[in-house]
Amino acid sequence: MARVFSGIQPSGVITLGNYLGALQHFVARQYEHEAFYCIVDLHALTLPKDPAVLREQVKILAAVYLAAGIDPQRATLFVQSQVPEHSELAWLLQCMSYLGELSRMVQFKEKAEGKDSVAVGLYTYPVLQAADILLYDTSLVPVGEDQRQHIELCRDIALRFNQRFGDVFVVPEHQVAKLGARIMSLDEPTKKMSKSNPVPASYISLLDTPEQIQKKIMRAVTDVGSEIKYDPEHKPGVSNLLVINSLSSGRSMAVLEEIFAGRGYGDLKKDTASVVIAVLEPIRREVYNILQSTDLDAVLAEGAAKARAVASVTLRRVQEAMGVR
Ligand code: AQP
Repeated sequence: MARVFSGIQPSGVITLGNYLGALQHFVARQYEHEAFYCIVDLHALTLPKDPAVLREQVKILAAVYLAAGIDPQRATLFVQSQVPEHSELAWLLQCMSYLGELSRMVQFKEKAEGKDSVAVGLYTYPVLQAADILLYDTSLVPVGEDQRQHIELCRDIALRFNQRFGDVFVVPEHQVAKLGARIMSLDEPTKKMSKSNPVPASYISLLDTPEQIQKKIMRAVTDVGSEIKYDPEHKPGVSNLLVINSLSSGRSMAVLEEIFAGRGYGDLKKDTASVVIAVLEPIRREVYNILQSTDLDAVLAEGAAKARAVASVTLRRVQEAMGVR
């Protein structure tokens, strides 16, 4: 059975973008493949974090994974820092990665922009991500569009390694959905929706109440003109709402364009808010149930043990190939 691996950073409560572009696909893949899903807390350290907040966000993210439908009997759910093989392999792979290729990473440029001091970890983070993926002999990595470049880098590193040391790594493929792989910010629809955006009106979080969702969508920035049609280049705000609506309601873009022909942006917003609430409200309620009733530490400890059993074998193979064991 092919292996699937993916992760989410506990850098804030996850957004509708993370859910539509990634998490809902993780849930679907667990029925088809052997799946490993990670809370990548070491990645979250690339930008300053309060330790207590980080611990809380790890817990909430674990509850969100479960509430969204990840079944720990099917998929291995674990926290990255509880499997030390990730950090060890990352060092070995850093010795196989080049400054030039890391300098081309768009996410690094965006996150480093305008900052006086930038942590080295922010620069080398895609190599840690490559280690995350390669440790599990992963074939498929479901991700949103923003991670495509990092998965390509991971493939390059794996191919380079295999060329030099023999067939040590499985070379993974990314899986990026056709629709919803880049949900845009509600207040600036030319920018990606992000959980660490300091402006809460820019994103819908999975813990937003129905009232908050309604308010944020009704205030979403739309475009000049009044026609409701899918045209991301000329109508980024309306197109973003149409994508969110389509993925939340299961109606195709053509059906939505027909439904909203001749109607105003206000109607589109009201309808979009109601279909998003229908998807997210049961998850939000379940998150609180899980936080009260489930021993998340036990679930994560079991996941870490299962993950280590696989990761330690791969790490040993790599160490032997490189001559450090
Ligand atoms: N706006 C988005 N639309 C669709 N997919 C998205 N993803 C992120 N933003 C969108 C996908 O969600 C998964 C988890 O992302 P991550 O936590 O690893 O980090 P990220 O890609 O940097 O996401 P954020 O929300 O923007 O986090 P911060 O603000 O901390 O940087 C990935 O598969 C990602 O592609």
